[in-house]
Amino acid sequence: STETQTQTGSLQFDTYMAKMAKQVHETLDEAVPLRHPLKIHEAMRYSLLAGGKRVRPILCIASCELVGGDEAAARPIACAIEMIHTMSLIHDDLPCMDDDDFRRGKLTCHKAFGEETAVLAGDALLSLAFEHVATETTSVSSDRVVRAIAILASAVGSDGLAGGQTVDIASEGKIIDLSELEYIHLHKTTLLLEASVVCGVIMGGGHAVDVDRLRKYARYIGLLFQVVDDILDVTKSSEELGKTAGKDLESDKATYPKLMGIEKAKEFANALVAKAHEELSYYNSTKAAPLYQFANYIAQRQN
Ligand code: GRG
Repeated sequence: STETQTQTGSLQFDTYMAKMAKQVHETLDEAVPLRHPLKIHEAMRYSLLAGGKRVRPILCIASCELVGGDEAAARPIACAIEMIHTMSLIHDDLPCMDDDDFRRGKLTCHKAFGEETAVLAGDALLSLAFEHVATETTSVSSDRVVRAIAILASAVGSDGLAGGQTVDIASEGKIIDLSELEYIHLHKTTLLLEASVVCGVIMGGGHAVDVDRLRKYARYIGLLFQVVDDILDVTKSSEELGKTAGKDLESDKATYPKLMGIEKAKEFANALVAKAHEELSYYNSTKAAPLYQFANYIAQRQN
């Protein structure tokens, strides 16, 4: 039955995710050996190896393989993207930003190592990311490597993550409209997911048409990630508080459930999964299976 097929698909996907996450973890472990000065390297390793879901590097490698590339071609840039993601979380948690004490079930980097070290560990991870791509990528033309580096750099700078964070901070405590909400999500979340996919396609030898299609796929799952996040915020906080209205429905932070209602937000999420799947219909379904399941995984995630 289709239900059995779906279950088999998601079981295989769980195995796939676990296997890929382990490979990424091992590469990251090797990329930052503990050395002098101990403090900064300990802090880098503490955050990098804390065990995130590794969504971005896995997307990158799966996209490379979809267009016929070898996993090894994308691995350095996939790990670089996880370094950048991690440093953005370290800086995001700082007292001058979100001021968080816990991340990935552990103390935040600055709580464990102090603010100065957390800032420097973040800076060092950002720099190491680009060094890692440039020195570790083999059997990909330098033209493709340079193109991928430019895309990644742009996704992180003032037209990317850093720009998104700037607008997010400026909007704090203010009522924002849908277009500003979309700007923040696009820049803080979607562009790095998009760069993960597009860099994988480029390292894998993909053509312009592949870049266009898979960029669209990434846009849909990026938006999906955010809509699901907003829905989870509402359902989680209503469970915690034991009442029907979640905290985000009460605070003035704009969210999709708040702007369109929880039921419409769920419908929107389903429509995004369908649109993401549509972009994969041009590819061999066996090869596209990981990215296909990825969209389902993001839609169904519980944390
Ligand atoms: C990047 C140069 C530079 C500066 C940092 C602080 C900052 C500027 C940007 C904030 C970026 C930020 C925290 C975006 C949120 C991204 C997001 C969706 C995080 C959650 O990702 P998951 O669920 O987390 O993949 P795990 O822990 O699984 O890796």
